[in-house]
Amino acid sequence: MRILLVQSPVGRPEAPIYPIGLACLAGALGAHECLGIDLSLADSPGEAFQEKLSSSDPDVVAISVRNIDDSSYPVTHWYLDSFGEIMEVLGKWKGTVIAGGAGFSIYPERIMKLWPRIDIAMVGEGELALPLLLEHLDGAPGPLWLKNRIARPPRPSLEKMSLPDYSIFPASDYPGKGSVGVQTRRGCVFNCAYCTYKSLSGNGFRLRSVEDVVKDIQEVRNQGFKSFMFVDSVFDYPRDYFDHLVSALSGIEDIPPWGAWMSESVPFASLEAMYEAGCRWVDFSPDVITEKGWKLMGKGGSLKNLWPVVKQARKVGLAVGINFFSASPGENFIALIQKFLFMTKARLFLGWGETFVNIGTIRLYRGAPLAESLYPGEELFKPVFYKPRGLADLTVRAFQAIRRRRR
Ligand code: B12
Ligand code: SF4
Repeated sequence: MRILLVQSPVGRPEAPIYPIGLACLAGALGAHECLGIDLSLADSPGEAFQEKLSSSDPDVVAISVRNIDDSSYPVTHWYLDSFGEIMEVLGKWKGTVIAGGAGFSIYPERIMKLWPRIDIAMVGEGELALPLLLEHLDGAPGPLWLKNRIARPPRPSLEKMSLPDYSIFPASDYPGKGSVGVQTRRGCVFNCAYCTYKSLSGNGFRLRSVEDVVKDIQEVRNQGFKSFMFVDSVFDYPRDYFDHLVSALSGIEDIPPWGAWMSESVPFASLEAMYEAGCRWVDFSPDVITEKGWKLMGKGGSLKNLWPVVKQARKVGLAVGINFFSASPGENFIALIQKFLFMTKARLFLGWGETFVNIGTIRLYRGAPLAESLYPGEELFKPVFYKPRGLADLTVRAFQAIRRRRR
C-alpha cells in the first residue's frame, strides 16, 4: 500500500519539532511505500497538503497530532484549528484516514466526534499496530484491540523495534538542519501529580537495547542533524542502564551535541561523564520549590539536591534549564516569589546565557493524577489550569506578557 505520513500543522510561526513519531512509523512500515509531509514547515498547509495528496495518490493518509494545545496560561494556542484545515481537504478524498499521536491519544473520542472523517483513531504507539491495521484494511480480520474505529493496542516491548527512518523527513528541510529527538525508553517510574506520561506510556520503563540506540544515533549523525535531544521521561533512571548508555555514547565518533531531562538526584560524576560523551545541556523539572509542594506533587528524589546539582552541571560545562510551575498544591504567592529569586540567583551566579528558568502553569489533562482528583471523570478537553490566585495570578500574567512581547 502507499501511505502518506502527515505531521499536522501548528498554525502559527514557531520552531518546528522534528516528527520522530512518524519517522518511527516509517521505519516500521518497511513492507509498504511511505511518503511524508511535515505541514508545520509549510506557509500554506492546506494548499501544500492538497498538492501532496494529488501528486502522491496514497491509499492511506496517516496523520499525527502531537499537541492539541500549547498548555500555556493565560493565552493558550489551539493546535487543533489547523488540524481542522487538513480534515477539510480530506473531506473530498476517498481513501482511508488514520490519526494518532501523543496529544491525540489523550482525546481520541472527542477529536473523532469533531472530525468524523477520521476512519480509525490510534491511541498510543503505532510501530507494531499500524502494520496490522493496514493488513486489516487489506482484508485480514480486525485485531481485537480495534473497537468502534478506535485502536487501543497493548504497549509493545522496545527490544525488537525497528529503527526510525529519518530519510522520510530530511534534516536539510529543518532550519539549521534542526535538532531531532532520540528515544531510549518509554514509560516512567515516578508519579508526578500533573503528568500524563504514565497514562500515555505506562508504569515502569520499557528499554531499547543500548546497541540499537547507538545505531540510531549514528544514523542521526549520518543524516546530518546538528544536534539531538533524548525525549525520555528521566534520562538517569534506571541507573545501570543509564551508566551503560553514557559509556556507549562516549564511544560514538563525531557524536552531535545532545541534551536530556534529568532527575535532581543524578550523581555528580555522571554529569561529568555525560559532558565527556557529548552532552551540552540538561533540563531539570523540580516544578515546585517547597518541601510541602514537593510532597503534594508526588515528586521522587529530594528537593534539597536541586541547587547543588544545578551548580555542578554548570561547573562541568553544561547549559541548564530549570522548569517550575507558577502554582501547585501547597504553593502560591510566596513560593512564586521564591521561584523568581531562584531564577535571578541561578542566572546571576551560574551564567546568564547558560542558565534558563521557565515558570509555566499546570494545564490539567485527562489521565493525570491531579486532574483525576480535582475533576474526577471530567474530560478537560478545553484547557483547564491549576491557576495561581490573587497577586500570584497578576504576577504571572505580567511575566508572561513581557515574555510574549520580547518574543
Ligand atoms: C519530548 C517532548 C517534547 C520535546 C520535543 C523534543 C524533540 N526534539 O522531539 C519539546 C520539549 C520540544 C516539547 C515541546 C512541547 N510539548 Co511536548 N512532549 C514531549 C514528550 C515527553 C515525548 C514526545 C516524543 O518525542 N515521543 C516519542 C515519539 C516516538 O512518540 P510519539 O511522537 O508519541 O509517536 C508515537 C505515537 O504517538 C504514535 N503516533 C504518532 N503519530 C501517529 C500517527 C498515526 C496515524 C498513528 C497510527 C500513530 C501515531 O506512534 C508513534 C510511535 O510509537 C511528550 C509526552 C509523551 N509521553 O509522549 C510531550 C507532549 C507531546 N508535549 C506536550 C506539550 C503540551 C508540549 C508543548 C506545547 C509545551 C509548550 N508549552 O511549549 C510543546 C509543543 C511543541 C510542538 N510544536 O510540538 C503534551 C501534548 C498534550 C497536548 N497539549 O496535546 C505531551 C503529551 C506531554 C503532556 N503534557 O502530556 N515536547
Ligand atoms: S513529570 Fe517526568 S518524572 Fe514525573 S511522572 Fe512525568 S515523566 Fe515521570
